[in-house]
Amino acid sequence: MAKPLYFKPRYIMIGGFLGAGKTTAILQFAQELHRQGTRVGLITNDQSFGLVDTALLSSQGLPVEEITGGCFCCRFQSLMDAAGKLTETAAPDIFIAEPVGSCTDLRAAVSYPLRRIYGDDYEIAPLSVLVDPIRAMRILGLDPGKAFSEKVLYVYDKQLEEADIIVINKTDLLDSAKLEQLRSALAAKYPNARIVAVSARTGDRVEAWHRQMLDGEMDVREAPEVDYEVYADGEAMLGWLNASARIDSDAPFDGNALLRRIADRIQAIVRTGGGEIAHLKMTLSPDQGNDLGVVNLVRGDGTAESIHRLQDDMNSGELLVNLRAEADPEMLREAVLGTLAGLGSSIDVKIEHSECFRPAKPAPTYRMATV
Ligand SMILES: Nc1nc2c(ncn2[C@@H]2O[C@H](COP(=O)(O)OP(=O)(O)O)[C@@H](O)[C@H]2O)c(=O)[nH]1
Ligand SMILES: [Mg+2]
Repeated sequence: MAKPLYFKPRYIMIGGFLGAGKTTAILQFAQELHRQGTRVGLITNDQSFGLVDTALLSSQGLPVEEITGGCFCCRFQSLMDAAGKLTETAAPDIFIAEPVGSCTDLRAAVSYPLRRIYGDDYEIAPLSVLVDPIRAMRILGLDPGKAFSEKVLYVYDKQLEEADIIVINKTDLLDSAKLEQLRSALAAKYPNARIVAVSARTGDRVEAWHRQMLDGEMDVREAPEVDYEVYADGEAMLGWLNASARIDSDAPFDGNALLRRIADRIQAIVRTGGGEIAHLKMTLSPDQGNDLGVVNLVRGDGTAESIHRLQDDMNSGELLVNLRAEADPEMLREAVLGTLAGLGSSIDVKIEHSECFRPAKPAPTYRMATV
């Protein structure tokens, strides 16, 4: 991956629905680039602040800017400001941006405006859209299981329709027959996209995909039409909850077990309330040391996973909760705050911040259907 002599930094965007594995894939890719001596700058995005993704990526020592309070499409200038800031502090050769998992129309609202307005400054890589194969098999009707409601699926479908590269992620969870079944169904439904299959977690088969993002050209076909009324309704069916809390205890406790307990309880309450979790992610950072415990859950009937375990017991620290689900945001608030209030007398919890909402109707700064 030698650097060419005359060189514009490359802007890579890795999209995909909530929980598809964007942050994992970006981290894996960024670490690999970093090892090879390439300077990387990361941009995270969310409808609100207090992001687990930012905490996770910056804990790995990578330069990160976060854009909060709205998506890239609707805050295009903030995206350029974030890129400008990273240029000042880290001079990246490669920018990797993670859009909000409930956003679509990135081709028309981000890639094409970037190309038209900032084409002298940045190379724009092909647009990748990740899928969680278990979620995708259900949505495409290949497996039974709860899917989202129709308007949420409209957003999901539009994300795939605009992809240059559809990335079937988490292949470590699939046998080869299922993978081929999913690959053919996606190829039939989204003929404009190239399809690759990887495991971002293990790094298995990522090379060909990475090569396309580093060397490939974005396809300049016309962006798919998007009905913003349906898109807005679909996005607004998803409840968003972010909370942060101080956790204190007189006696040392197992932070990994605590995170799992919180996740399992929230999951049970949301399920009982008829909601479908798209992504629950939490971090617990002890006051002492630099360790970070991370737990994730990506389906209502899934199992919460500790993706980063704390090495030692802890006495106090900071908890971040990001929950996105098809459910009433108030129900999510009750599920999270009720769970945190009921952890028992040995654990003292002080909520520092909590907010819940439905994303507002997207209003892109630019919309350019063609380059
Ligand atoms: N088994 C498996 N899990 C993965 C893989 N990539 C991501 N995950 C898990 O999927 C969950 C959501 O990942 P994350 O990167 O936060 O998704 P995002 O919402 O798209 O950014 C986490 O628990 C990840 O560890 C993979 O390749 N295999
Ligand atoms: Mg993420």
